[in-house]
Formats: sequence, structure tokens, C-alpha cells
Amino acid sequence: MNLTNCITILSGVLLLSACGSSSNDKSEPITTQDPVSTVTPEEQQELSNVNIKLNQLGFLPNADKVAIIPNVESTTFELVSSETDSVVFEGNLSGASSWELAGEAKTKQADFSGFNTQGTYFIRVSGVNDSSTFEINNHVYSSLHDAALKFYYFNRASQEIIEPYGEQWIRAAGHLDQQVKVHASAATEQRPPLTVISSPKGWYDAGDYGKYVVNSGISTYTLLAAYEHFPTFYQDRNITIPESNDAIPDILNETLWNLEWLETMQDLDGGVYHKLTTLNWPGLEMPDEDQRDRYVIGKTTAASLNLAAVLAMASRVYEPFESSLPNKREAWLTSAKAAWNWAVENPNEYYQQPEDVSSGEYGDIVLNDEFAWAAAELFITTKDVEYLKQFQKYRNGQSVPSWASVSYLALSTLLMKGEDIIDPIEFQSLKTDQLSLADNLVEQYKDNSYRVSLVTSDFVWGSNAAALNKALILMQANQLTDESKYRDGAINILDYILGRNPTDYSFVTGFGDKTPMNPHHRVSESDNNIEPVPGMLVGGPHAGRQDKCNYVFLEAVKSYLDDWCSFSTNEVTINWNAPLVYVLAALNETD
Ligand code: 9MR
Repeated sequence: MNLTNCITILSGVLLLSACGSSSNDKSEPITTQDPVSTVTPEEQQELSNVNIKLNQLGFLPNADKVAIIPNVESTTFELVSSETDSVVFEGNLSGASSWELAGEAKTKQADFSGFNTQGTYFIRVSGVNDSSTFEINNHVYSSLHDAALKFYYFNRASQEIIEPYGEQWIRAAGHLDQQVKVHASAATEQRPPLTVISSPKGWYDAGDYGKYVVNSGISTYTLLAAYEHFPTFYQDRNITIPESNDAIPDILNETLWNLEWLETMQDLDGGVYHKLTTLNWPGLEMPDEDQRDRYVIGKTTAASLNLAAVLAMASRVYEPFESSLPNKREAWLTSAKAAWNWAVENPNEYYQQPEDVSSGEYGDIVLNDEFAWAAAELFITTKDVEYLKQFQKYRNGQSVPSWASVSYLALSTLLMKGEDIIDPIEFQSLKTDQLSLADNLVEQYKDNSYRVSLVTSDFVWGSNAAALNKALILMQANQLTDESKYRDGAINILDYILGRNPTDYSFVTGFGDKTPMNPHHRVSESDNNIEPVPGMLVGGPHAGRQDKCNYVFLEAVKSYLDDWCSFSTNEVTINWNAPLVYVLAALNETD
């Protein structure tokens, strides 16, 4: 998109935002100055409290269905068929309560979970405008899933995006990456500085054009897990990519694009380069316009363990497609083992940003979780108990997954694929860990006035992905126990993402009534389309304000700006879209 987005219009209030810079320096500290809000507290109260908020796409028939209503006097609500204009369900509103992270405004809940007839509806409550219309049907998230997965095709490096796959977002190939230089920080005797290597393919990480092994790790894992846990859903699924008509499911065709890049990031000794980027951020330009030199930079324990985990997993997941990919699985496993061995011998090679580099860091100095995850994947693939012992050695608590915290990925793989080969007592202890994490999330949504499992610590850079990774945990608890409270919790998180939140946005481009139009995504900002590439989940609200844009609302849950300027709330990345894909596949497989 070539519009200048320094102006934001929010419910009739015109705001000027600091923007227009193509720089994207994530390493700046949070500003200590009081940020300026151009809206009075009264206007803020009014703006945040005028609409009925709900999942703007709609609901699966057999699902929790809740809308959030402003604090009106009315104590009842109606569900109206927009086809016949008749009232099909009536209910009582809950009492009013507030979510302190979203400010003072109180809201009520309208719960129509008991209604499950397919159709198109809206909510009517006296004293407030009717809600937008929404669907109740079995396929309500089908095209959303496909678009969320197809985002990876749109973000492919080294490939032209062509008709008919690219629709209006066709573009020239960028970053062939056949002549990439080895940066001094990654050099060895055999590959001294400025040695040229070839490292094509892969996905652009985000709104920038870098390729980062650490973030590729969790992203590729999550997509491979979606296939590994729900193969039937993907069997005949066609998302219209160039490989759609081959013998491999599309989700595995898409992940192959990134795996084939990851392979090239391994040095001759088994260690893995941390990232492949230009020295500085690219300009605001289309991929083919960025002609600067690209480098592999750093060689780290974290990158080596990410590659070990993902290639070990890939060598297992692609097993049914061996004949289409001769020798691949064996080569991946060999690479995974070599990367693991390098990491064991070099456990403290942390990423340090060189002085001449300012692209993203993905730095991490706590690597127990990466060791545990790689060991778990190697164990499930090889069944070699030495790797299980390594997992036990490094296992150290559980948390919601993120690019830097991957202990849960080990737990997920062991629980989903390890029951037959893990001692029952050990397996039960893994399950206890999983369920205590999930039970805590159930408590969180029961306590929350928007009925969503989100707490202060979730409102970080990429809060929407923190939310969806919680939904992934909940869906796995549902698979392990068949208890509906977990699935309800996951659905409530999806509802939050798709519009039932204090910002009123559905946070996925192209899906909902009010969606991000100006994501921090260089392709969408630089092409000639008004609409951004569809199916992209933006990072979401948090109060860090690292981009120093002018935010209207300062409360963490409302601090979101649909503006190119806002790289800390409105960027998109491969690791954030992945749990959206997983959760939608999981929801499709359960009822
Ligand atoms: O997702 C990353 C977030 O956790 C960090 O706080 C932030 C600042 O270091 O960087 C984010 O990752 C960005 C990466 O460095 C470069 N590509 C875009 C990523 C998403 O903003």
C-alpha cells in the first residue's frame, strides 16, 4: 500500500501519529516520557464503550457464544435472525464488571451458547446499536484458516508470487539469496569472512525481509504440529499454491519451502548461523527493490538447537511422502544430529549483535528449554532413549510458548506422539504439567469480564500470539481429556482475536468488519493494493510503545494502532500466524 498513514481515524476522532520512518529499531528502550493521548478521558470512555463486541466472523454451532455489551440499563438481550428479522433466542445479561487492564468502563456479557442453529444473526440490546451480523455454521473459520496458512506463501523469499495463486498480491521475486556473505561474526577457518554461500528460499520473518533461524524454529514446528496432530484435516486441503496439485498436503508443501532454507543455514561443522539479513533494516520497498548485500550473521547454540528440533521433527512428519522427497528425511536427521552435537559441545554461544548490524536480534541466554525441545524431537523421531534422558536433564518447568520459551513444544510432542514409548509414570507426570498449565488458563477466563484467558504478563510485543498459544495449550488439553471447558477457553480466545476485545478490531487482515488496513508489513505498505495481504495476524495491543507512535489509549489492552508506524503493535510475523493456523485446525477436528 502506498498511502501515507500518518493519519488515523478512530470512530470519528482524527489523530496525527508520528510515522513515515522506514526504520524499525526494536532494540530501543521503552520510552520514559509520558506519551501523549489526543483524546480526553471522557471521549476515551465513550469510544471504548459504544459497540457490542463479538467475534466478527461468527461461531461454530457447538461452541461457547458470548458477546460483550456496554454497561446499558437493560438486563436482557435478543438474538435476531438477519434473514427473517425474527427473535430466535432471548437471554439475561450478566451483571456489569470491568477488566482493569482495559480501564474503568464496565461491560456485561450476553451468553447465547445454548443456541446452535446455523444461520446469520445479530444481537439486539435496548440502549445500544445492534451488533454487526455474524454467522453460526460449521465452516465459519474455514477460509480464515486457509488464508492464515497462505500468508506463508505470500511471505516467501526467492520466489515470484504469480497468478492465479497471488490474486491481487502478485509481485516479483525478491532476495534470491544465492550469493550471501558470511559475516565476521559467523566466520570460521573454512569459511572466512565474506565467503559466499547460497541460502535461498525460506519465509520473510515479518514486516522486514530478514530470515531468522530461531523464529523459524517455533513457526515451522507449529505448522508441522498442525499437520502431525490433524492429518485428516489437511489431507485434501487446497490453499491454492503452486504445489497444490502434487502428492504432498499443502501445509507440508509450504513448510518445505522454509525447511529447504533452514538446511542451508548449517555450517560445515554442524553449528547453525543465527540469521540471514542485510546489515540494517531494509527500506520501505518491495522485496525485489532491496538490492543490498545479505549476510549470514552469528552462529549460535539457540539456532543450532532450533534447527535440530525442527529437522528431527520434519524427518518424522514427512515419512508418508518419502517417495516424493527421496533422501530428504535421512539428510534432515543427519543434520539435526550434527546440530545437536555442536550445541552440546558449544552450549554457551549466545547471540551478540555485532556493531555493524541492526536487524532483529532474537537473542536468548536461557537455553534449557531449547535443549529439552531438541532432545524431545530427536527422541520421538529416533526412539533412542539417550535423547529422552537428555530431555529429562534439561526439563525445567512449563510456560506458554514463544520464540524464546520453547519448553512447551517438547511437552506437546511427547504427549501427542510419545504415549507408546514413554514409561507410564513419566507420561503421567508430563500430562500433569500440561493440565496444570491448562487449568490455570481456565481459571483466568472464568475471572475475566471479557471471558478471555489474558493477564498482565500477556500484554507484550505480540500479545495476540501469546493469546493464541494459550488457545493451543487449551486445545491440546481438550484432546488429552475430552473436557469441553478447555475447548471453550480456546474458543473464547479466538473470539477475542476476531473482535470481542476492547479495541473492536478483528486482528486478522481481511477477516471481520473492522480489520487492520495498515499493518507494519513492507509488502502490503509498498504495493499498489489498498487491502493488505489477507490472513495476517497483527501483534496486538500492549503498552510498550517502543515505536513512539501516538497512541489513543494508554491501557495495555487498548494500546493498539492500525498504522504502519506502529511496529510494536501492528507488525505481522511467521511465529504469530502459526498458532492461529494450529488452533483453527484443532477446532475443526473437535466438537
Ligand atoms: O517478536 C519479537 C519480540 O518478542 C521482541 O520484543 C522484539 C524486539 O526485539 O522483536 C520481535 O521480533 C521482530 C524481529 O526482531 C525482526 N522481525 C520482526 C519481528 C516482529 O516484530
